[in-house]
Amino acid sequence: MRKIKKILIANRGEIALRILRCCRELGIRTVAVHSSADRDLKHVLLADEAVCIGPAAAPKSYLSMSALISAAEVTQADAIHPGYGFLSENADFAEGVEQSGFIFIGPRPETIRLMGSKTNAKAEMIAAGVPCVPGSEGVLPDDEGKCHDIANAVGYPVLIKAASGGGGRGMHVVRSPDTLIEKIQMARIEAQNAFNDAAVFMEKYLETPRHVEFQVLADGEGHAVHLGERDCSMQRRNQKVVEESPAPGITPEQRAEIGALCVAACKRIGYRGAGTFEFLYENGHFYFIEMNTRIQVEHPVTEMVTGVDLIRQQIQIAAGQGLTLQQDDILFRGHAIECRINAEDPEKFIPSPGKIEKYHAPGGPGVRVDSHVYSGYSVPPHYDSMIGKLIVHGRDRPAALARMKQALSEMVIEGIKCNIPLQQRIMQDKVFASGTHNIHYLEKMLNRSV
Ligand code: MV4
Repeated sequence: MRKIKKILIANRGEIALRILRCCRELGIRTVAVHSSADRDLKHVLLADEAVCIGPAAAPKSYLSMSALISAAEVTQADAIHPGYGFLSENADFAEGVEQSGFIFIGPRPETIRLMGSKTNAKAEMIAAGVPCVPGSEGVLPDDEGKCHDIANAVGYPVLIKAASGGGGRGMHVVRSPDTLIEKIQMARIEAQNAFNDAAVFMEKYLETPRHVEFQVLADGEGHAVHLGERDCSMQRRNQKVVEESPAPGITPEQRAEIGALCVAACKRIGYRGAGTFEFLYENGHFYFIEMNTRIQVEHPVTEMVTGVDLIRQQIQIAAGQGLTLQQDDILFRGHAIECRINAEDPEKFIPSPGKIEKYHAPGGPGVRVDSHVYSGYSVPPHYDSMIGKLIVHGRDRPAALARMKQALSEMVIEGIKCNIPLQQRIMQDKVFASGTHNIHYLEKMLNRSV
């Protein structure tokens, strides 16, 4: 057990503020690190200490391992919380943090590395009994005849993915054998350029799946629990727009079955911390695709439904206090929906940085706003356009939906463009209300009436 008295928050925006709030509740001192463009961030103003780690460009600040570790040394922090994005799933960073004598609030570096390889991750899941998308056993061989044999066995359409990929870059759908080899070549070149690894693998292409992911917590020593699932199917260009928990139509039996398999996988790989198992869900079946070894943007919907503070659990586990929760302690109550609030044009999706002239957050029972913005704050142009999340909880999905419509109508952001009008359209949409949408629905909805 290593006492954590001071945490360096290696992130910005709403998640940095979320982590800071948790630290203050736990009586842990905080170090904010920020770029020169982020001096006025809310968590920087609230932190016990603040260190400027470099210029606005992320590679020279939030992605600079040496700047972050130096800041931890100067401030004598005990631990580093990476948040999401940036270096949160960088195994070399986790390793560097630990080698410099700090606690990395996340999984062991070897686990991050293992799950970063989509083919190795999949092999572990198969060994743990987690259902996966049918496909090649590991990476594709160079031999063209063998690739044809694999595709024929899997059955067309197939999808070629980068072994070191994730997040959807460099994927190619192949609908017939005559284009198989050229698509594999294209995928290899893209994979080499994007991930410095030309290895690719093959899966059966699922045409209209939903994206359903399971949240887990594990102590790294054989104890793990699951916290149910989230549906993140409402997305555009691999950016989630709306998330909810539970996933519409998933039965308690399915939740228990798939959740138990995720727990078994955590035990198999000695997982430590908070993690997410991503699945595609089609025709009543779950197919594992990837594991995320970090806290996720959409973690609040799980917190609202289970009452578990996931950031607090991350810190407790990192401090070696173990995971005191048992599976029977996790109860699922009601329904939560999260709308991401982005500083962008609601129709053209062009980022809209600038000064927020007026800001009024919604409130009332079952309403949560995770945002760092305030009246007079300027959204810098250098980073992701997400400026906050509006999360609601209700006794059931219709109640949560009604609450979200009301909360969106109450929210005021002036001075910049934001996607509140888009979120209002989604909340009014009949297909969303029915909970039958899949990962392609939002783009269809947007093409319909413009
Ligand atoms: C798939 C798929 C269909 N079939 N795999 C995209 C991101 C990456 N994490 C995995 N992705 C997909 N893998 C098979 N075998 C469709 C997608 C996909 C997707 C998945 C989740 C959320 C949004 C998506 C958007 C487009 C494609």
